[in-house]
Amino acid sequence: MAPTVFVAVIGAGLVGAEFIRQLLSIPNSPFKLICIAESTCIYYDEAKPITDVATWRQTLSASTEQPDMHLLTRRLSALVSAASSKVAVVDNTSSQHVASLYPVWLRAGINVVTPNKKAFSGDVALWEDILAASAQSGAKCYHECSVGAALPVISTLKELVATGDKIIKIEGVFSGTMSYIFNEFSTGHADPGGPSFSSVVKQAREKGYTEPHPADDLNGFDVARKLTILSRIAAQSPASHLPRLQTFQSFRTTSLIPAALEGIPTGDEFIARLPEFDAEFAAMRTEASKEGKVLRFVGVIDPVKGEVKAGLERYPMTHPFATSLGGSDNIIMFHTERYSPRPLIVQGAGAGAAVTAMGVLGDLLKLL
Ligand code: NHO
Repeated sequence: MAPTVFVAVIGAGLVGAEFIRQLLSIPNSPFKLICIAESTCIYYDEAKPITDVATWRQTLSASTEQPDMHLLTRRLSALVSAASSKVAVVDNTSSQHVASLYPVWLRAGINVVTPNKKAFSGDVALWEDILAASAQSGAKCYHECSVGAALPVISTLKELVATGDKIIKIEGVFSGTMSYIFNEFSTGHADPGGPSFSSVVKQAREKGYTEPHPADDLNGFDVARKLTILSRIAAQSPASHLPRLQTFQSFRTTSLIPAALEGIPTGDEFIARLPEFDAEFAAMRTEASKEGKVLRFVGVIDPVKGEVKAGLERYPMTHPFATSLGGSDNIIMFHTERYSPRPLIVQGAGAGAAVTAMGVLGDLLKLL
């Protein structure tokens, strides 16, 4: 029989709510959902796990307790010591503060599952501390969804590296939002009358592909964070010349945010002002289509040259980045010693609540 896993979910937004729905829909579930925390409130009761998919939001709203991560840490640590069962925190926030607690949780034997990229792509010291804490206690930290939603990108790369394959180059469209935007916006046809850039960004947001603030996708940082996560793993491959990236800002990333819109605090305001710059983006599209090319926002990790970069590039209409992508698809090509001359390709939906939550749940299932 599968062991019981006590689960504390932090963040019940777009991804978190879908994750809770999927978790509570598992028949004969080995998971006990004992905690849900939001920015403003927390439900915690080991004796009364949440089981009802229809009423969990009301149960959470009815709680008057403020979220206190230190108290939560003490409660979960006590549970690890007392129970022979496993305990897992599922971080569905994009909070740096929550991410900074992973080493504490891991050292206490609490497993961590998350789509939050912050811990693995920010200061290298935090990433190294997470690895050390996990090795020390044996608690697991899974974050497959931090790159490519539920697509097996991190697990594939880890396996290539662990089995001694030499990574020659990783290149791809790593952002579901950027993929959707340019698949819709730049089709290569010499028609100046395609959709406006701002309208396509707005649609991407409405479909739940973007980060909570769309600027976090358009500034290229989301791609830079994913490249950092993969680069830190690829750096362990034989003969890699990849640098030890201090943060996701340690290499060149092209931002698509017009200078006048830098630093706009809310996503709504940003979306409202973006149409002012539609003409600039339309001109870039026209230039590319005159050459029979499309625009795609790509990332490259090159362990041979020791280079990591992300930016907007032009591709011929026959290239896989032009022909085989639709919707929010990601495509990641692993060129390795074994997968040569034809690369190993991972492709499919790379953003959206349903697939991201599925990947998070998939990671949680690995604890069983
Ligand atoms: P929301 O909807 O803002 O929800 C976050 C929730 O966390 C809020 O309800 C807030 O109250 C709560 N919260 C924040 N701080 C808290 C704290 N300190 N304590 C307690 N609660 C707190 O965010 P999302 O959209 O649900 O995203 C959640 C996480 O999933 C983020 O880390 C995001 O980066 C990650 N994620 C999302 C997606 C996606 O498709 N939406 C993907 C991967 C990871 O594969 C996807 C992807 O890469 C998308 C990317 N934009 C792309 O490729 O285009």
